[in-house]
Amino acid sequence: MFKKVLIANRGEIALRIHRACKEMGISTVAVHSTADADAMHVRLADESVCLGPPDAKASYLNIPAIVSAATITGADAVHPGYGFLSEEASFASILEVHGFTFIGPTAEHISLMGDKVAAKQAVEENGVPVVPGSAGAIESTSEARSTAQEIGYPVLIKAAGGGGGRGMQVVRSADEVEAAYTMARTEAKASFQNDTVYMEKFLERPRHIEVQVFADGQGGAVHLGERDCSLQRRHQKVLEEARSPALDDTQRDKIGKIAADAVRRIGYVNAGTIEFLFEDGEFYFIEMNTRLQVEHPVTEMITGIDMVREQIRVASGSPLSFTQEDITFRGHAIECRITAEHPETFVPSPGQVTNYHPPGGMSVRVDSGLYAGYSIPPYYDSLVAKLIVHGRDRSECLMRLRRSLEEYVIAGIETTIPLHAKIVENSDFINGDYDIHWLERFVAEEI
Ligand code: MV4
Repeated sequence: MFKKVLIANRGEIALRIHRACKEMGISTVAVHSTADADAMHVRLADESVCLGPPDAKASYLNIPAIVSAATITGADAVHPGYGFLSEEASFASILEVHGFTFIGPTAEHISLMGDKVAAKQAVEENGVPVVPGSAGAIESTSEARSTAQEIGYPVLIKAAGGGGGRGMQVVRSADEVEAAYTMARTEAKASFQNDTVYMEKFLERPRHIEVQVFADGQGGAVHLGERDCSLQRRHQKVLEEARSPALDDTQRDKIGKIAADAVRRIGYVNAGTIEFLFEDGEFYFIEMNTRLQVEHPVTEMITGIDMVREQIRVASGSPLSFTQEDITFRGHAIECRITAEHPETFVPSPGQVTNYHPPGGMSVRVDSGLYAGYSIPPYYDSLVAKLIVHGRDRSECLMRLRRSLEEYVIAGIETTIPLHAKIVENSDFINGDYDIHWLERFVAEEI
């Protein structure tokens, strides 16, 4: 097992990784920008190294500085968290070249899944249902027109280097194809330095349901159930829950088995998430994420599995500590992402937290680096806390979530706590009756 792990991230996820390490008897190295010298993960870590100025390119994305920090502190392994370098294949391979273990999948699997066209083909060949669409990249306007005709309108043009929603173009009729195709390629080139695009049937009102998978590269591959992540605004998830209120146990078992079998067959290692759109009772693969996700705690709450601990164990060469039969799903969990933003306008609200009182009690978890007196820097993602609540069933979970949101005090800045308090009182949400467009309409107060 590793003796020392360098945590190449910041905020609540750096703290989450630190906690798993300490519980395993592993020392931790925090890295940080000059803007994060007072951050909780830096205070708690056994050692810390300043990487550079606030700009992420000079600090949390600065590979030479991070490799140097790992070298001078004598770390054995690096955990990338989510975002930043977590899905940068070159980071994984450079670390290995320098003798450090990257706590995550191989550089090859990161690259494969980073290419959305190759990823779709790889999972389809291994039994995963995909959105009907082009066989691969679309190379010309005429190919775009003929493919759209075959698929049937509406269609969606997506960037192979994309993900996260940037550069997508909906095409509703033949006379829109040419402009949309040109636009998609131009945007893809500008955003991802790769103008490869592909085409799919556009699903109008799907849910976003993702399956958590875990594999050890030694034949062990399991799923940890699904999460419903349909509540998003501008491609940012706002609230996630497990299980999905839209599925029955037969549907869950079926998609879970498909996902676990696929990762076993492609030789995947470590934690991963297979994202699906779910419409009219059918699952359609869209993307695979090769990292620990922000919303992993809802899965931890319903399975009792410490996913970061398992990531570290698997990266050190151990087989998975459980089989599919060992995993049992208990109750319901919901995560609210609390950001330092105005709850109606979403204008960022960095600054000093003057008073801080997180909720507690039965089955309430808060993952956050906040403390009274802390100043939230303006340079990074606005996520400042995750409130995760468990209940024996969804209705108990919702009651507990309401009282937890009422208890939560974060003074001095604006947060999205009031938005969450409104969502959990809404009858559509209470009934589990929502799709990927629901939250945008709710925020626009059309509901
Ligand atoms: C889609 C889709 C409808 N049909 N693909 C958006 C982000 C990217 N990861 C995939 N996305 C979508 N792909 C087809 N064929 C609708 C979306 C989409 C979406 C997906 C998940 C959650 C929120 C979303 C909001 C808008 C569009």
